[in-house]
Amino acid sequence: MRLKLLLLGAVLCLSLSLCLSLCLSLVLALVPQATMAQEEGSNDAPIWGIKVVNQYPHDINFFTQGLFYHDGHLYEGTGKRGLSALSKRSLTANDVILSSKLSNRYFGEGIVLVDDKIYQLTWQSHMVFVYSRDSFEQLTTHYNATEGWGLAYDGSQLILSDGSATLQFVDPETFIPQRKITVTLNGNSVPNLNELEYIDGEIWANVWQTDFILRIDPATGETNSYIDLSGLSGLTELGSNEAVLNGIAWDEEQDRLFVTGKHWAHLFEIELVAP
Ligand SMILES: [Ca+2]
Repeated sequence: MRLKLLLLGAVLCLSLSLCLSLCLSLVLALVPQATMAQEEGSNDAPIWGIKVVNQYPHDINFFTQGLFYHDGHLYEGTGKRGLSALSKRSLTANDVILSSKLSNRYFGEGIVLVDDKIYQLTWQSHMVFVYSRDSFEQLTTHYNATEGWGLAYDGSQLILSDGSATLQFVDPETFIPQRKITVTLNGNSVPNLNELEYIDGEIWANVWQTDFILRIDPATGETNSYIDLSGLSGLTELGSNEAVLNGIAWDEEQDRLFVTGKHWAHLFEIELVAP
């Protein structure tokens, strides 16, 4: 009887150890795959979240195409024929301090500040308007060979989006293109690049009809990381079915980041949440 029990015990132990070693080898077999998958995934651009830290009024009638912040004021370029304008207002109120309306034949697009001048693109008219920052007096015009969507400035060249995946670097004095990059995300080109902002050596770009802002390497066009702003449009009133995220403004002195959308009733100050 004792021998039978001993034998049974031995068989049970053997089965258990076989089972354990089988489980262990299964786990070991899975580990390299999991690690590999993780390594493959780690090449993908990281995705930032956002936290809203402040909200300000934004004119729900504005079809926002260009936005920047300077010295306590927001400058905005709006689109649509008959409604296109350049305007200046304080951060905290919708009251317009200074405004310049475009002729009805122009559809206003991106704007950017270059020293004491403001550049404003038009969509398909090839016309670029240059104004005095302080008076909005029109100083000159330029010819843009492509469509005009977004504008930014890196301190020496204008950066221009035209609705494709291409960004052109343009001489601000002559508006002659100097070089261009194709913007990619995880190896794929990204069309519909829209409003732009140059922030700490990166180009930040809205992608039309998405909730994403890309953070692009200006040398290569590669997207280093991107920001998912899903849900933000749910925090404001939307003025039309064309209401989409568009408009990035950076307060360099106080490190504040502002975003809004076409026909949004609010402009949000946001902070990024680490991927
Ligand atoms: Ca901008």
